[in-house]
Amino acid sequence: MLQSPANMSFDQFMHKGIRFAQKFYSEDHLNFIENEFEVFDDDVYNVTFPKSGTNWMIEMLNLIKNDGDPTIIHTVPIFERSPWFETVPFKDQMDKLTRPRIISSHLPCHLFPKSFSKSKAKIVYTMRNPKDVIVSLYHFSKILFLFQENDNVQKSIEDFLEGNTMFGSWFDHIKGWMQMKGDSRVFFITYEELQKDHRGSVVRLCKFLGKELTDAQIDSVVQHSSFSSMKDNKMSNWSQLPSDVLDQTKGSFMRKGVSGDWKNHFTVAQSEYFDKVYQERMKDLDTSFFWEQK
Ligand code: PPS
Repeated sequence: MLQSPANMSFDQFMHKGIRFAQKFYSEDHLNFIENEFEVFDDDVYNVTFPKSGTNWMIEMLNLIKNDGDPTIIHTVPIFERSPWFETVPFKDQMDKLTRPRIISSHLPCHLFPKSFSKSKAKIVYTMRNPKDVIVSLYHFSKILFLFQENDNVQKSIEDFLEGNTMFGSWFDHIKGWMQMKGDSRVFFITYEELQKDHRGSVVRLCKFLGKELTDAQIDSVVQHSSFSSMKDNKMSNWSQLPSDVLDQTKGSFMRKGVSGDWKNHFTVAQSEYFDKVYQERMKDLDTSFFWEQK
């Protein structure tokens, strides 16, 4: 068994260089997803590094699929509508999905189904300012049963920079998926763009997905996927999970939903150190991200 980073108390295993929690993942299932899972041409994959806007994107994609009709998001829990297909407990949900399937995943590129390469399926890859990912993870670790109490932002930053997080290094995740840049089946977007122009982002998503929605239908997608709507929707806010899994007396899954909360958590020195490592690790990537703009 692997030794845990300080804030993770769960049993873990390494699979092809990536850390997984034994509670939710298995070697067999990860191998099945990579080598045997059948990708359908009309599938839409919602891929992210954790805490980058996965649930927000699930809500938008499901609303777009249903022409803005919110019935499904008000009646079916978010993890049943668009399960994370690499996760063992969600295996049974996969057979219940209606076409086109909207499937979520935190997998790095090298563990994604091989059958994707020959398909016409689409991937939406959402990225977020890594400093805000750290803050979101830090707060999430206080409520998810898998983690130990961690009141140490410094430790969270160190673990993140060393890749001691679930699904491995954020840098490798981003760089791996960015290799697909230029592939017309993959749509890249950032949490920050969604924040800055929610409606415009929905319009761009519709175009990518080949969905023609009316202005009123687009308005409905935007309205029902807003932070406040999702926070109040018990099918989307994870409140249905038992408190011994997600203890929401200590904090909410739908926590704050803003960009730049890292400024309330990082010291100037921590931010400068992070920026230095970030620049070094990202220097070989020929892309400038929305969150880098001054
Ligand atoms: S997970 O556990 O990896 O699937 O989490 P993920 O959904 O990727 O990220 C959770 C963060 O996304 C915020 N969120 C939203 N922000 C804005 N608008 C909407 N509609 C929305 N839905 C979820 C959520 O609050 C988490 O961010 P933080 O910063 O912790 O608030």
